[in-house]
Amino acid sequence: MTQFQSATFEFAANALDSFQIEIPSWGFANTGTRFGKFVQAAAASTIEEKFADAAEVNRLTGATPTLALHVLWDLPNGIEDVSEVKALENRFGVRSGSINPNLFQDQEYKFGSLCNPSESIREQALAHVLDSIEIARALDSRDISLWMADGSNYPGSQSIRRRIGWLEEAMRTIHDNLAPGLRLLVEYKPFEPAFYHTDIADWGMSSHFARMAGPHARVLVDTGHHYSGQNIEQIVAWLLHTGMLGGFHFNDRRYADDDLTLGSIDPYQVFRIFHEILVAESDGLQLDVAYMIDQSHNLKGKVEAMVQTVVTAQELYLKAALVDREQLAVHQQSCDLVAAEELFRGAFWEDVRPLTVAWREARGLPADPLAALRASGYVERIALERGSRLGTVVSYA
Ligand code: RM4
Ligand code: MN
Ligand code: MN
Repeated sequence: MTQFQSATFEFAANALDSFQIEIPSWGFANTGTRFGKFVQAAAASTIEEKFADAAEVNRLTGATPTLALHVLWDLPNGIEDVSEVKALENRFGVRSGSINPNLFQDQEYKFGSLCNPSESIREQALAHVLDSIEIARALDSRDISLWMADGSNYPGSQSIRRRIGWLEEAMRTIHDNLAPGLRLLVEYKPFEPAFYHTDIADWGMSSHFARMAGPHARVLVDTGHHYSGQNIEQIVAWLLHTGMLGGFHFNDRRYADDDLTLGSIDPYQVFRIFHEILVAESDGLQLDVAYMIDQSHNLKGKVEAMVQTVVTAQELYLKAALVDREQLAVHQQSCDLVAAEELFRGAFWEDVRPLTVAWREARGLPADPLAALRASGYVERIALERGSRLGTVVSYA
């Protein structure tokens, strides 16, 4: 290695060492669309299998030490299931990550959860969030990640403003009950399942509720939860500027909340998001950004798709890290548009794969995680072990 090459390697290695991304338990389970499900023999259907798959992804990539859990799907008995989860953490060397309450599956939530006109249903939803906080406390999680499906389908059928008031009230109570060190992340989504109005439809509404809640609440940006053409990195820049950025649910989209593999449609978008965060860090902002994947792989093999996603995230993060931010600032200041754009795009077009391979080798990780997964026979083995249960599809996500 020349001196220049080794300096670049050191820089890249530092960037990759600092980058970790959380994977979702539901990304290993059978999923489908509203038209049907294509079940996979290797899909996980127990919490133990999800931890096993997460451990395999972490073994191959070295970047996914935590697993996001969805309370109803993963801890159906609530706090009683915590001891089992703790045993799995020890056995598989993967920790529990964000805790996701489920406010959309029970029949009671037909007209909403925390925004339901019925006080008793609102209370039921709140109790579930408070139980989820207890679970997060017991598992020493950093974040409670709140996504609500609440909304309405027809104009005039609900009072939008009354629902805002109910949600503000709930947010305050939730925040008052947060365990020390725990954060509340508030996710937004423009539509689906509600198709007329959604109670938390965009980052402005999320920011409002997070502020109303209190100092430990932040906004969660799910990249799939935007209208086509929205400038997501601008939203990220605003959240950074206002101190409200809590984390991401990464996935890619072409039309709506498609939950496609990160970077499969628009890798440049992801690069631009990472760049905004890295600039903010260079500017000295103190950040605590939770990078998480929120994908369900309907057709691809689940473990394979997860490894592919993590590798893609690492590559895009590294590309963004390679932007010469000092020089870029000079071009921006002098309004040298083409020089600025070329510098920026140049980093995106850089082939960072040799650097990621060198980093993996230096860290004792497989040089090619996807090839290593295939060579390991892991997927064939779990398909044999789990395949006999085909047909037991438990969840949407
Ligand atoms: C939602 C949202 C949530 C996720 C569910 C399964 O669209 O993205 O974060 O928990 O899907
Ligand atoms: Mn999400
Ligand atoms: Mn989603």
